[in-house]
Amino acid sequence: MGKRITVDPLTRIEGHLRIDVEVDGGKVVNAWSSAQMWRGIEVILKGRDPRVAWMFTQRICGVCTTVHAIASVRAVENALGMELPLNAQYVRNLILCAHAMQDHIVHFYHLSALDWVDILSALKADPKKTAELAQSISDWEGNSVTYFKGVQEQLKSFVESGQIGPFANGYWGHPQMKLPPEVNLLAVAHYLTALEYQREACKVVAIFGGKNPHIQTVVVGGVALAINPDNEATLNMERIDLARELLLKVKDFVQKVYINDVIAIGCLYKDWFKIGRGVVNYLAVPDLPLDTKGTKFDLPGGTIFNGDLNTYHPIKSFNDPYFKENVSESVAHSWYKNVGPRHPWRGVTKPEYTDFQPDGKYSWSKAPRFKGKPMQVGPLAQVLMGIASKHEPTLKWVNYAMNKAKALGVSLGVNELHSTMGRHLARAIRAAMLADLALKHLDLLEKNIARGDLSIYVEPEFPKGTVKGVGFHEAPRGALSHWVVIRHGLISNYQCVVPSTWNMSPRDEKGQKGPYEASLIGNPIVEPEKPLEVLRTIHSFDPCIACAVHLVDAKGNPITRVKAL
Ligand code: NFE
Ligand code: MG
Repeated sequence: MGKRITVDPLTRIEGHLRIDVEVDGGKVVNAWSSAQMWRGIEVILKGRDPRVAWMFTQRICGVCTTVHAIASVRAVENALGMELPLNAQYVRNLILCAHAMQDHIVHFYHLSALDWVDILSALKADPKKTAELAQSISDWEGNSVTYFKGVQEQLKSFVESGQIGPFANGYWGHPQMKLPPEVNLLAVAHYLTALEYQREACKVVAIFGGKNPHIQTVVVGGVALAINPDNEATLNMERIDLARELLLKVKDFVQKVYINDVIAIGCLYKDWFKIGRGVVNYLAVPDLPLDTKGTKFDLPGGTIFNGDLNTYHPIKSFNDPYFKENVSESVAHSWYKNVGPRHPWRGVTKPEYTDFQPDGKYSWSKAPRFKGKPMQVGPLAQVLMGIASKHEPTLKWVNYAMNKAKALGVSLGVNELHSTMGRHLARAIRAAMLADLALKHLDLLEKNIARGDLSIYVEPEFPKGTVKGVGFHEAPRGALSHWVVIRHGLISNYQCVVPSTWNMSPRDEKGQKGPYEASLIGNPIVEPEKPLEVLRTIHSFDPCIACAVHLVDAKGNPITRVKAL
């Protein structure tokens, strides 16, 4: 048996995640992913009015703030067989696009770039060379010598004062940090600038969602956002123009800075396109509905098995039985009462904590499976569905990225995407595509209003007896689904099967590892005391543990042993 390393808590993620790896001969040979928190959202929804479920579920997370609201109303609408006004679809789509771009920008720069970028090395850079380099990969007008010089001076004053704030305790000087000082300075500068641009995306969420982070305007049956071009108090042309101005700014940053930085940094770490493959079954759900029923979408969804794009099977509508029938959750290695793999409508959430048992139960996360298989979800899954279905907006940005990498001397194909760096690149590709699609949906909304359609809401009607629904949404971290059973108008069961649950899932009853676990196998570990490589691969999934378990121990029982690094 190799040496065991426990990273607990793993930081720069949302929530409490513990990762254990066994290292032998400088490589990971076994891995465990353990969610170290438990909340109770699914349980407290029982017996409540389905029309308010979204307000509870939205509080599952402070990061993917909009997504559990949208998935929840979609689940109830699906149970009732509802069709929505087009304006409601477009308004929701705009919220989704703006939120996803904000989330992807923050994930790359603020949650994961420091795994690759050595802040202290940036002090040694020549700002003039950084500017030349930045201008050679992008025509973004911000990349001037003065800009990079200013950032370097700011960084120097931080370091000299000994107050490096969020940059304290990083693995600076780690042998796996390989970027030249000029590239490090470029990334630090864009880290700071990204803070400003992500805020612009939040403003768009607030325009359509009433506020940010947690939106107020969704409702079962549509949106609670009155539209009237002649009224200052409603969504009107002035608000739409403001949203366009903000979306154009975000697009400029995403398409000229973010994606180019990922390509440039990725090419300098090209070995990481071969590391972190893991589970290569993929699931994405279609999103950005274009019609009232949810049968046409601007983002493709489906499944791919064994990394083979020829196995692509689409998910075609909000009602597609292919999705509805094939999802289950196992709790064989999760801290819940054993009930065998269950379809979510029959899902049970009864906590049963045992301590961390590597061969027994070891996580608060359940283990979702599709047709009994572990599935990787997230931007990479989404981009692969786009390639497999010849989806133009995806191909445009995949080709952009591959051509740009080629110009930097790195040849990338689909095979390289199944990797740690591939997940970062796919996220940037998805963000670039969403920047285009957000503007498209803004135009669709504007045109629909110009046609005189101001409708935003259809009243839901709850029948006697039992109805069941599923609502799905391609969230920033991947395929999200909420499953509701409604009996005589009240919730009798509610299960959230969340992107991070798919990815951080523990083993199932057959011993199949989840995507985080599988992706760590074979990762190099050059300094066991500073397992930077574990962070690289896990961060590439953008973990959110609050989402994954969405369930806090009200009695305050000890649920974690902290061994901080
Ligand atoms: Ni809390 Fe989330 C997203 C959802 S989790 S971040 O995106 O759903 O995977
Ligand atoms: Mg759940």
